[in-house]
Amino acid sequence: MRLAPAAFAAALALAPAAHAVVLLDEPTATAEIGSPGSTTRSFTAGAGAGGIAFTVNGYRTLDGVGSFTDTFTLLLNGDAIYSGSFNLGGGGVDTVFLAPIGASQVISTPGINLGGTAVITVPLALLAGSNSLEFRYEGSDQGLNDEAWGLSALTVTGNALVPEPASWALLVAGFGLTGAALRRRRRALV
Ligand SMILES: [Ca+2]
Ligand SMILES: [Ca+2]
Repeated sequence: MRLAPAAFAAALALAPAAHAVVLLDEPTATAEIGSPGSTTRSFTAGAGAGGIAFTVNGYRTLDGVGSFTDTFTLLLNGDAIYSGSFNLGGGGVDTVFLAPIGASQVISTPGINLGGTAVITVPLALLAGSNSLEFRYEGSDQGLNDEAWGLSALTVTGNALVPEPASWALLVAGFGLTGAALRRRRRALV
């Protein structure tokens, strides 16, 4: 198929360029979740590097490594990619068990029985199409009255899912037809 130069340029301009977009954005806090407990988010992405930033809100006496260890784990498409235990108003020490290069966490604990926050960022290797992130807490089952957790300020960035090659072929064919129609009209006007 021959493409008119203008149509070809237009098709090139529309060709997929890999750049980070916001795939998930949840600024508001979730309801309190017990430990053990989990919550999952599903979203579509383009293949490649992305990242997640979120805040774990610990309520009352969520515990770090110690007598009542509570362990937080983040799973991407079923695989654990980050885990740690943080003193969010309970006791024990802050410890990261598993983290990829480039992950970070800032733990803030105002005092015993006052909860706390863990602001966490983790790089992601996303799949083309559907992806899932599971946030999980496990540990001493002390009940919602003693301790709970939740999420806020959750943002996932990565590549946008681009159309399949077949879709692009259709689009480019469409440009070709448009170009042919324009040429026919031009000839008719002469
Ligand atoms: Ca506790
Ligand atoms: Ca605990």
